[in-house]
Amino acid sequence: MTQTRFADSGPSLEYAPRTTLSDFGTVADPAAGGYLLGQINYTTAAADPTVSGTGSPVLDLHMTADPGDAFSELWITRDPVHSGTHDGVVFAHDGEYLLCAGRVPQARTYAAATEHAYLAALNVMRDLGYRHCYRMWNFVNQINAPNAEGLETYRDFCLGRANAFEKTGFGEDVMPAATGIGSLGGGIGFYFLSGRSARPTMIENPEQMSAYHYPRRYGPKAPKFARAAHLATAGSGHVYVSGTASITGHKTRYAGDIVRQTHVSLQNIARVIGATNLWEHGIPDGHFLSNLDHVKVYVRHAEHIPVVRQICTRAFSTAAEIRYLNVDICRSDLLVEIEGIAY
Ligand code: 3EB
Repeated sequence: MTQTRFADSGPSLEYAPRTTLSDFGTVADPAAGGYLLGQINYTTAAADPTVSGTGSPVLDLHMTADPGDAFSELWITRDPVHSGTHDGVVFAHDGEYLLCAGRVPQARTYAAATEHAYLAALNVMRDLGYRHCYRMWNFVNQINAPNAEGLETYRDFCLGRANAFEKTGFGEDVMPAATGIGSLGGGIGFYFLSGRSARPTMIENPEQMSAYHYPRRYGPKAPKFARAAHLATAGSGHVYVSGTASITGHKTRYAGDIVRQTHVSLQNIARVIGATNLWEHGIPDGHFLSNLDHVKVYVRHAEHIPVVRQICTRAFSTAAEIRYLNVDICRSDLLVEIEGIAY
């Protein structure tokens, strides 16, 4: 454990953006108050990010074949937002929080274009003064297929991301939580949630090797993310939990066994967010799986969704928003991956 106890994570903020996973086409409810920081559509086709007519970023991801399964992730913040576009990256910010979204079109190889798109987004963060990144999401088409040079697309993406991090001084002390997962089309879509004053606390899982230390056999440059990021807010903080799979140490566990992989994934999340681990990271708090909300469950084979749903329904609160997506996972032997936010 390298973290210092009771690390100074900066001021505790009064608020953080709220999120909801709403049926596709739902408009943010103005009665609930707040301003739309961004809308991510998990839908049937990908598109370049745009600024909507009402001035907030919209990113369409190709994440379902069935229009009936499409949903929108809305990010709603407290203060009025300003939005814009820079070098293909679309953003909105409210003085404390920034959401930015970008896309890398379908290509023969991805490292250079990923690096470019990431640098554009990291530059938006720097130029607008939102230096702290809490959470990154990455949706990669044909994630397990080789690129034109024979390198697996996920590893190709990881290479570009790592190069962008190296060029901008994103070291091992400031990794965000992340998801890197398959999509059904449209190259790579991504979005980041960042903040101005609150430095997150990076959280690792003692049962898992830090992803940024994975050995070389998983690709030329390691995936750059923390297992979770804690944001101190008034009341209970937020724990943004990275996509979590059936990995202990650096190895996939239970290749071919969806039931056991689901249990290991849940066990990993419980370990990451639990009081024992948060206290080790200087956070006097603790969560259970029943505190996880805005859950996304990524399942490689559609026929596994019923059994995964059965296990997850028992693990999570009946009040939690949970969405199931049938996409590939970043290692070809992984069958399931789960993310969420613990409050
Ligand atoms: C893992 O633990 C599973 O590359 O951004 C999970 C979360 C995974 C994020 C990423 C990858 C990423 O290695 C895969």
